[in-house]
Amino acid sequence: MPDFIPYEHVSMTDEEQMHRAESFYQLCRRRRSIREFSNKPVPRSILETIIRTACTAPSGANKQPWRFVVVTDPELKRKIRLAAEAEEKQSYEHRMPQEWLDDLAVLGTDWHKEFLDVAPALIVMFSIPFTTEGERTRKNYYVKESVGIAAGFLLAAIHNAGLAALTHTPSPMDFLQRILDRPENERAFLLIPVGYAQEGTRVPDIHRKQLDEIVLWR
Ligand code: IYR
Repeated sequence: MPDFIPYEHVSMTDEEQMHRAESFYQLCRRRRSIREFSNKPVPRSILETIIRTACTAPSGANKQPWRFVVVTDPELKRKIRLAAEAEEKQSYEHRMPQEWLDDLAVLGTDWHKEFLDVAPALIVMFSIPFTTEGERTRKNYYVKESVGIAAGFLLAAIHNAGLAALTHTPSPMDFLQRILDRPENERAFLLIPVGYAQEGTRVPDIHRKQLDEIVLWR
């Protein structure tokens, strides 16, 4: 028999539930991806706590198939920037179809990734599709779903702590495995610069879909 322990339910009144649902929504709706960071450092203890929060995410068979590499070393950040820019330059100039470039036009992005140098911390999330124990290889389950959910928790925790971030996806991302010296079973999943917005930074004037565009009640 597996070990079970009592579930600790947080009990609330209806009003409290409504209030908390609303205030969490009001917090989350102000989250934006930013691309201009100040270089003000973030205390390591905050980074530790937001990563602990990310790791409260559910995962397939509780395998927790994720690794977080936190890069604050300026030389390493520079290496990552240069490698990311080399890939992104190829992508923007040769690999991305016109339709994709058109979709990105509203975001004002290009291959320059200065934020990789400037942001005080880069959290690189790796997924772990399998582990090896001696001769044996064991596959993890629902790896992308699990790491994606953890990334969502991480972004919410970053925002809740008064920090800002970008979910950056240089493509292809295998240079991160190499530069950060990660083993074969760790695959770069997301590159998340974290810090504070540069004074006066602006964000694209884009909007979230209305509930009636995305929800069906049956
Ligand atoms: N990875 C590139 C391009 C890019 C792609 C999507 I989809 C975005 O939402 C934003 C950017 C870059 O980071 O510039």
